[in-house]
Amino acid sequence: SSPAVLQSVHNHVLYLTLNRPDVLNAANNALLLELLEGLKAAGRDPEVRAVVITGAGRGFCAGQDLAAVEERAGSFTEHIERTYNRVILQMRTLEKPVITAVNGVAAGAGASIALAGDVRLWSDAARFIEVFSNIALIPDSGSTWLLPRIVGYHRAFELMALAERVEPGDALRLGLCEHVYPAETFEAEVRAYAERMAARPTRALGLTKRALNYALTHTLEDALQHEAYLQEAASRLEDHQEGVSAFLHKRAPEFKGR
Ligand code: T3D
Repeated sequence: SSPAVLQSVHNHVLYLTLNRPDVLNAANNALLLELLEGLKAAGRDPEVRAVVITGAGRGFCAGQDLAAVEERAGSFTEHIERTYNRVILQMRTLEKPVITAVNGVAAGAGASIALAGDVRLWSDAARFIEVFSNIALIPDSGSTWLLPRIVGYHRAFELMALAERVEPGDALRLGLCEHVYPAETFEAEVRAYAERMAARPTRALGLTKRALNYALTHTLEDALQHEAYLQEAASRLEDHQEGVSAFLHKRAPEFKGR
């Protein structure tokens, strides 16, 4: 059978394409484990300097495949911890930019994955639904952590309780995505954006992610200390030398991602 996640690398960008289009890329075990493996491999491969997660066909990801629940070995808790939670943590801790390219509907855990990118690019055909309450579940895969940090407690609660469908214009206004592009040019726009990101100083961006994620859960005092510690590591990067040298010689820097 064909892979549940397609992988390809082009100009230092790894594309992970969720590939169960008939069910709007609803997640079965294979899809979740292949996505996790793809993200882990991206961390090990120095050629990869940005990751794009997107969907094949008209959907991004419709969340848990509700027809594949018999695959769930053990309890809900065990299943979620082995699959969704690892995917979300891997996205957030991978020391490379992760771009979610939301081509179509993102629902349930698919909405959580869409939110968890470092950059969220939406097609104008994208829709976002915290759909869980429609089947009397709670939002998982990090939605309860991320969404209130983006839109505040009250808007998050309403989106979750009513499973309201968010359209691209509102998503931009609420901060659920950074950019919206027309569906017709979406792939090309995503590619151009991802390649621009992949040309940035990858290791420094990785440390930036670490600093931001740390700061989200710590005090200002702790965050300042952590920044100073990480800056020491950044100052030793080859790309730092290149950036300073390029500035002093009034030329464009050529970062190597190390
Ligand atoms: O372990 C655990 O279970 C806990 C973890 C939970 C995490 C979760 O994600 S829970 C939330 C699960 N997801 C949902 O409840 C979403 C269900 N889907 C929908 O509400 C709608 O499909 C959408 C709003 C996403 C899109 O609607 P629409 O009208 O654009 O498309 P559609 O016609 O409903 O769907 C197209 C096909 O995809 C359809 O199949 P068919 O009729 O062509 O044979 C539909 O059944 C299938 N599909 C869509 N979502 C799922 C799905 N099949 C299985 N599981 C799905 N989640």
